[in-house]
Amino acid sequence: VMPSSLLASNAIRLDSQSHASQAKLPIHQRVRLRILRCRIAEPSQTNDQKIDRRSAFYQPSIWDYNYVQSLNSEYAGDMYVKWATMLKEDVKRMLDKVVDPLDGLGLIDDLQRLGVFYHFEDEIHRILESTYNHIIEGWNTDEDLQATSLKFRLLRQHGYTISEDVFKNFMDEIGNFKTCLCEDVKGLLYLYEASYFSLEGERILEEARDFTTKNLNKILKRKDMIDDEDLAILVSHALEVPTHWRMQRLEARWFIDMYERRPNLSPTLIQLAKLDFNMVQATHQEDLKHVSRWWNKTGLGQKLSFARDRLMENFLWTIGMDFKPQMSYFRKNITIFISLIAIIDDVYDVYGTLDELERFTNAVERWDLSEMEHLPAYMKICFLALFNSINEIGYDTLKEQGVHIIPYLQKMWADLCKSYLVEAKWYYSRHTPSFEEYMNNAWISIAAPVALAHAYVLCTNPIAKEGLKCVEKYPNLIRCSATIFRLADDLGTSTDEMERGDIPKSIQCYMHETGASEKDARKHMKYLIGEAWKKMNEARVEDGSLFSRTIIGVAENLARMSQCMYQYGDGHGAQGPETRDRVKSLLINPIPLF
Ligand code: 0FV
Ligand code: MN
Ligand code: MN
Ligand code: MN
Ligand code: MN
Repeated sequence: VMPSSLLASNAIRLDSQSHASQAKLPIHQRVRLRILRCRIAEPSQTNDQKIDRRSAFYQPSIWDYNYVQSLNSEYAGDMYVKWATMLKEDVKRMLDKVVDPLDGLGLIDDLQRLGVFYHFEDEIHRILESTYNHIIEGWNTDEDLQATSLKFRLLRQHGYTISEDVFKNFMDEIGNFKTCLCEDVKGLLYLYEASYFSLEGERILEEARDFTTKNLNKILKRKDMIDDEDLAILVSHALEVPTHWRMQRLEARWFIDMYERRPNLSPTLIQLAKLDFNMVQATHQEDLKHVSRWWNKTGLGQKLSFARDRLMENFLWTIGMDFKPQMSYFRKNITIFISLIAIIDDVYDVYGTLDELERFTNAVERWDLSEMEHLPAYMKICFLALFNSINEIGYDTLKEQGVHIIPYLQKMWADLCKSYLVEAKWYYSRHTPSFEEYMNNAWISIAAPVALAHAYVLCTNPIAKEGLKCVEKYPNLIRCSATIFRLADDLGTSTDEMERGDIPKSIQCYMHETGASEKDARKHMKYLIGEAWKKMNEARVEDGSLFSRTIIGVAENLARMSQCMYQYGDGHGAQGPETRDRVKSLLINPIPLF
C-alpha cells in the first residue's frame, strides 16, 4: 500500500530519495498507484471506470509548487545593475579598440559562447561588416585554417553570403583535405564547427565534416597528438554536439567554466559573463514563478492525473527557445501553450477513446463553446483552458496592435488536432504507415508549427498580414525546425511509446518499410536531422525578409532544444537525472562570482 501522502497530491518532496525509490517500484505496483490516483482525482467521472483506458505511467512532478515559489535570487532587482553596466562599458571599449579584424572575430566568438553577445549587437555588427567588406576586396589566401574557418562560420551565422570555396586552399588537386592539416588540432576543430553551416549540396563542407570528424576522433584517442588537456575537452565536447546545434544557455553555463581555465582570459569578460548569467537566471525564476502560479490555478495537474504534470520542463523549453531577459512575456505565454500541448497530446495518445477524440477535434475545428456539451468532463476542462488561453493572447494582441490573431491560432490548433486524430486512427486500425506517410503527418503532430505560430505573434510587433499568411503556409523555417524536433523526439521517446502502446514512430516505420535494423534506422534518423539542418541554414536566410531575427532564432533554437531535451532519452516526461541537473544549473543555482 502506498503512503497516503503520495496519493493526496502530486507534490512529492524535492529530495530525490522518495521519488527515486518510487520509480523503482515493480510495474504492477505502479499500475495500482496510478489507478488509485485516477479515482481520487476524478470521483465524478463514474464512466471512467468502465472504459479500459491506457496509462503512460507518468510520475508526479518532482518540483514542488511551494519550492518553486520560494526561489528568490539575490540577483533580482537593482542591486547589481550598476556593476553590470560598468562591465558592459568596458567590453564595448574592448570591441571598439579592435584593430585586427581577426582579434575582433575571436572576441565575438567568445561573447557568443559566454552568452553575453546580446548586449553588443551593434559592435558585433560593425566588426562583421568591416570583415565582410575586406573579403569583397579579395580573400586573404595566407590565412590559416583556424582564421579562415572562424571567418566563414561567423559570417554565415550572421547571414552573409560566403562561398565554401574559401576552403579550397586547404585541399589537394584531387579535392581531399591535405593530411598535414591534422597537426593543427585547433584548426581542425574550427573547420569542424564551420562545416555545420553547410547548405544542401555543398560538397566541400560535406568533405570537411567527414575529414574533421574522423581525424578529431583519432586524435582524441592518442595522448601524444594532443597534450593540451583543455583543448581535448573542447574537442570531445564539440564531437558530442557541435556548437551550432547546442542549446545556448547550457552552452554558456558550460563555456563559462572552460573560459575561466584559459591562461590569457579577460577578467572583465569572465566577470560580466558570470554576473549576467546570474541576473538572467533571476529573471527566469520570476517568469517561472509567474507561470507556475497559472498552472497551479488551472488545477490541470490534479484534474488530469493521466497526463504530464511537467511545468518545470515545459518552462525549460522556453529558455531554450529564447533566454534573453527582455523576452519574459514570450516565455510566460509559450509555457502556457507547451503545457496545453503536452496534456492534449496525452489525451490523444493515451487516454481518450476514438469517439471522444473525434468530438474534441470537432470542437477545436468549430471553435465554439456550445461544442462543449458533447465532451466528457475531462475534455471540457482541456478545451476551456485552451479556449481561454488563446482568447487571452488574442485580446492582448488586439489591444496592443489592433490585429485579430485568434483565427490564425485556431487554425493551427485545428491542424494539430487533426494530425493527432490521424495518429489515433492509425492506432486503432493497427496501421503501419510508410516512412513518408508518417512524416507528412508527424512534423505537424510534434506541435512545433503551433508553438512557432504562437512564438510569431508573441514576439512580432507590428504583426503583418503577410507574416501571418506565411506562417499559416508553413514555410521551410518552420518545416525544418519541426522535422528536427520530430526526429529527435522519436529517437528519445519511441522506446517507451512502443512499450505502452502507441503508433509506430519514424524509426519503426522506417524499419518496417526497409527491413533495416533498429540501430541502422536510428543512424538514418540522425542523418536526416543533419540534412534538415542544412535546409534550415538556407531557410534562415531565405525567409529572412518576412521574419525578424528573433523569430528565426526561436525556430532554430527549438530544433536545438529538442536535440538537447532528447539527448539522453525522454528528458521531458521521464524526469531523469540529466534534466534535473540542467534545471538546477540553469534555474536554481547561481554561479559563484569569486
Ligand atoms: C513530446 O511529447 C512533447 F513533449 C511535446 C510535443 C510537448 C510540447 C513541446 C513543445 C511544443 C516545445 P511526445 O513524445 O509524447 O509527443 P508525440 O508526438 O511523440 O506523442
Ligand atoms: Mn505523446
Ligand atoms: Mn502524440
Ligand atoms: Mn453541436
Ligand atoms: Mn514522442
